[in-house]
Amino acid sequence: MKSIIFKLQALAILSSLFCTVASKHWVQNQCHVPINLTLYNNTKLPDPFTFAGGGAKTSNASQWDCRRKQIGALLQKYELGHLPPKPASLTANITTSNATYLGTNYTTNNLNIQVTDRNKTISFSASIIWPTTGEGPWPAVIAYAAPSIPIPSNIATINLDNDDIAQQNDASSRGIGKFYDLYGINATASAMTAWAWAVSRIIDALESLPISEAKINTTRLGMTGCSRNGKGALVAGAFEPRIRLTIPQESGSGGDACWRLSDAEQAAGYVVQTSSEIVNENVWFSTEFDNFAQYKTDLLPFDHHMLAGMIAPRAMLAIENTAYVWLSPQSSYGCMTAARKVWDALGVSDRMGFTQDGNHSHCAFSADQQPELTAFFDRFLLDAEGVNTTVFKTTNETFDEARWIDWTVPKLY
Ligand code: MCU
Repeated sequence: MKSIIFKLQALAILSSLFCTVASKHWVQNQCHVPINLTLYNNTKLPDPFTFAGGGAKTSNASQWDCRRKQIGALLQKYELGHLPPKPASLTANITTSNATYLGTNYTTNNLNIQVTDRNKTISFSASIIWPTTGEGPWPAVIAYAAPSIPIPSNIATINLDNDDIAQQNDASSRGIGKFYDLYGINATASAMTAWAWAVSRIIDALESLPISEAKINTTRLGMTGCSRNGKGALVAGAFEPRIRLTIPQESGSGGDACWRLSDAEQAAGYVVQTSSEIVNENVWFSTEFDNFAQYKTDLLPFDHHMLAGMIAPRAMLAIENTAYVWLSPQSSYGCMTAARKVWDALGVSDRMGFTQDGNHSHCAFSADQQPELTAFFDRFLLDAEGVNTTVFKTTNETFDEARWIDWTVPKLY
């Protein structure tokens, strides 16, 4: 009898030990996201599926949701700064103004948003262009500045002047913009984090208005931007789950390229943009990232394949261009190849597309990428049936998987 009790006790101790070690971040179906990690050196791309800080590998879709929260927390801590939660209060309205320019009348519809948090208030606006035919509510694409991709005529466009939220002229822009008027110049949020916060407020505003006034279907929202604004579009898509389709265009380094891969591309003799340069150029990243940017990216417990992976299982189409060295084309191709494995794991590979070509100006959308863009709009914003969104193409880049990936892809579905 004594030995049975002893064996049972031993089993209980062993199983509780197993639970703490194997499921440290996933206890009784609850997600815990510790972010104070001992940083470790990883010259390969980190495993998107294994909880950082000594956790288990994710084995189902809910655990992926937990892991993506951890990745989001790590990105905020080491690279992007703190993204504030929903503010205390928000009010919105839509106003229409008319102007005449060179004999032509122009009507502008503005979504005006007033946000109060921590006893401070700011106001900002985004312009809405509704389709001119048919009846709303329409799907909409939110764009930083304005889209550099053609938006179908049956989809609305919402343009946000993101520089008004967080300036991005050069390194001296840190802490300037309406976001910092609200949260203080010492807020750790980088410009891209501040913009993502504003996108979430646009969606809050649309949700708060009567559907007859906003005329936008908030379950069918896309997000886009090009170049620096493409990097930002990727960050907004990663952190805002109400965005159904994310389209970063020519985002390059700091966007759909991976830090480690860009460093390696440079070490191999190519001229590319690395973190060591980018942190001195502008304020897209937090000051904390300076600790990693000078060839210490191996210490980061993530890379941008995981930033993109945070979008999964939602849809994403990354549009790229090989014509500019600072887009780090090889790095983008490799990074997105690694990112797509998250969609593979969730059984939805065709929700993640990558299309990279060359021979055109920066942010000038290339007609040969139109079929995939149309397919993604049709399927994810316009609910068309039977649309093929399987696309992963480059003109000439390659990726050495064996060198960069030492993890396996679990089946999470
Ligand atoms: C590709 O995005 C950036 C690039 O990272 C910067 O180095 C460069 O100065 O500006 C590009 C851009 O935003 O062009 C419009």
